[in-house]
Amino acid sequence: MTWESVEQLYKSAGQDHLFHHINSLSHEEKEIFYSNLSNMANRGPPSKLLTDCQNAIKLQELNSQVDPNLIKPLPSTSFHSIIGNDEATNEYYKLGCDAISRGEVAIILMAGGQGTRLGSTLPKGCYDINLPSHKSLFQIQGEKIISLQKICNDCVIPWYIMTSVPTRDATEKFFVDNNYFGLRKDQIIFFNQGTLPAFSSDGKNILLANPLQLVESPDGNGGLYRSLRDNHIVEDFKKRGIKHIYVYCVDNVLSKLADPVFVGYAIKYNFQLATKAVRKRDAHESVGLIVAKDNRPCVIEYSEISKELAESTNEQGLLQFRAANIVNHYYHIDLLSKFLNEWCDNIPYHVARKKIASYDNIKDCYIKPEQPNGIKLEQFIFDVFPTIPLDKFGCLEVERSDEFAPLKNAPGSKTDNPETSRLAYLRLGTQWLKDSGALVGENVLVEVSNKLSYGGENLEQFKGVNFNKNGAYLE
Ligand code: UD2
Repeated sequence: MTWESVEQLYKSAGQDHLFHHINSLSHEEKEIFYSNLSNMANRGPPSKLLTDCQNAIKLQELNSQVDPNLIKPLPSTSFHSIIGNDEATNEYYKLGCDAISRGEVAIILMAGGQGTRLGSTLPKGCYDINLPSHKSLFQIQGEKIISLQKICNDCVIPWYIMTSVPTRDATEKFFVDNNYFGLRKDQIIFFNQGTLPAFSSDGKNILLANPLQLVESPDGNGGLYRSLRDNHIVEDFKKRGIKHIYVYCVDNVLSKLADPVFVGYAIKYNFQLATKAVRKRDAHESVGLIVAKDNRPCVIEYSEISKELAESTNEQGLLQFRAANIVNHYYHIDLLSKFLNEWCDNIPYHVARKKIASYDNIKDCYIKPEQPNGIKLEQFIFDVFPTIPLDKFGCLEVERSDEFAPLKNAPGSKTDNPETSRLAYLRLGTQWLKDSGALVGENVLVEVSNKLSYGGENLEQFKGVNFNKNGAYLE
């Protein structure tokens, strides 16, 4: 695109302010500036980005008043629980292991988030939650793949890792420096999600990061679909004979990568899309809720249902709306093949009001705000759920202490911090030991490496062994 056509694109979207400083740039600087603007315009013409932002602002206003008559718990045909249900667990587990052993299962890790709440400069997966082994989240996840491969006839499970511009280099370097945690280099595929510009708080002006660049941020975990399309990942799945795709978040230290129980569950009921849920801690836990909205599967924010609805219980005294979203999703390859384009072009943008450092090209100064002063747009991965009929959608309720301990917040914060992740991980491994007959002292916590055990299996050798002090690490 010529400089004039780039300028025309932005000015016709009301972005004249971006060019106020253009005459202060050298020829080389103009080259860089215009190419940056042209690259962003490849995501979508600026006029569409501005419209998307206005629609996202309207959506935010609309969402807070959802019609309670449209919201119901998922029907029993789309909601199953393995809590206290060993028979179902074992049946699903076998179906899942068989599919994994046939090389039909791939993993997608979403690791593009900037983890601002955690306050770490490195990508979240590099984080050390201070286990006795000092393993990072990435290493723990990589070693779960190693042990699961051993359980499934030494098959190879491809691990697709979605990064973003801010996380890509540091993530890839971490894997190389750690020799891919003992996995094969060619079973790990990095791909980048897209970026979006940031906007002024009224959504009318695109922000500059500096004289040559726009502010750019990852396009949300819903950016997965566009990045699958742009990186031809579904074609790669097909080349490898993949049928079942397990998607999870980097921040959950208890994630069961390629979980055979979850994959087997989807296979048994022939679901095209499935998600895991844990029970909410209490009626008002601030977490995404998996419900049926207007007779379609949907994730709504806890704030979208009334206090009464949130507190309503069923005949067993359980919360009607207890299915908390833990961002563990399953997709059948046929669903991705059929819907990917539609999803890329139709899922909405959501507003995130943030403190955005930017460059004021009129005063020629940098702004470092103390309060949220702008808008970042993001897409949500679960916004595709309503495109699936309920009979093709499944939600599997799992035990929270086995499967969910996300690392969201900085050390010392109230919930979802390195300490809560560390304790949850140690408690789970210690429980596995006790279930295998080990004698573990009161309040003693032992780290059990996932290289040794994927989900509590393979620990018979510790039957009758005493563990009396904290800090032990079993590999
Ligand atoms: C997510 C869920 C929320 C609840 C909560 C529980 C979404 C949109 N929200 O909230 O319903 O279940 O988790 O823990 O799923 N990520 C990317 N690229 C991005 C942004 C995020 O890869 O551009 C990844 C991020 O690295 C993490 C995951 O997505 O692995 C979720 O992170 P988040 O911060 O977007 O979502 P969160 O924690 O606010």
